Amino acid sequence: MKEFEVYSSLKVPKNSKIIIRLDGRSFHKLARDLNLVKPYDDNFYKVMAEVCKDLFNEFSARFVYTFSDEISLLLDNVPFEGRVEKINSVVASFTASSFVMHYDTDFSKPPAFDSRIIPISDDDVLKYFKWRQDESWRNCVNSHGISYLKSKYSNNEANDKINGLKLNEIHELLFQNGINLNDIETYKKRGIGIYRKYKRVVGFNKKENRDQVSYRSYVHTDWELPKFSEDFLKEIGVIK
Ligand SMILES: Nc1nc2c(ncn2[C@@H]2O[C@H](COP(=O)(O)OP(=O)(O)OP(=O)(O)O)[C@@H](O)[C@H]2O)c(=O)[nH]1
Ligand SMILES: [Mg+2]
Repeated sequence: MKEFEVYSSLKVPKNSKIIIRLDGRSFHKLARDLNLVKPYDDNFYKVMAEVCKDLFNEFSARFVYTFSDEISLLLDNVPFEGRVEKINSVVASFTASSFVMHYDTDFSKPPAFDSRIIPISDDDVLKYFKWRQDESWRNCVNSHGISYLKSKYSNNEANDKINGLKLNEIHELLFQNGINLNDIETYKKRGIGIYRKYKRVVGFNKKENRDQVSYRSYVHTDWELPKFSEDFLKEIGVIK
């Protein structure tokens, strides 16, 4: 019967790095069910950051990036011998389980994430994360815009109005009405990143009777990301 498992031989190209992108399934409904604060719910973001940390540790990621209900996971080492079905199903179910474990609530329906694999070369890593960070900014402007318009107009009118506006026009509309997006928390504009950092530890070497410096790594959750640049991704060890 093994021959019926027609997708099981699908594999990631050998020696390729991959990004796995996960996205919450129908999270507009989940947001409604859980009464999430609009446009940004602090607790939801805290949970997503914890989920990212679990993913980082479990799959020895180099970098994890999240905004809204999506997560991108950069892996140097491809798990499960590159088997696409195995990677997508395990990573997506791990993410959903972690989400439920960290969320202190009763769900009316089991949450789920979809998962896709993107083979990527070193040269395109920066381009990819810039692309997602631009999307985070668009999401920030749009979600503040729609929240503001819904506070003034009916849902239908608000939707019509936002569809007719460009990103900079929404930004301007908000500004004219006392909402300056430049002043809001950085993570809402630029997302959250998880990566390894190193701290300097001074210990005493008894044998040699002197202080000795070493560096210990730890997993850092960065809520104050800069705009992604080559320098920044090099500094945090994501690219060479
Ligand atoms: N209220 C609230 N909603 C949020 C927040 N973060 C994400 N969401 C919701 O999550 C949705 C994510 O968008 P999408 O992934 O495009 O839509 P989706 O409903 O998850 O649909 P699929 O991903 O296609 O299954 C947003 O439209 C919001 O409704 C938040 O902080 N507060
Ligand atoms: Mg979604």
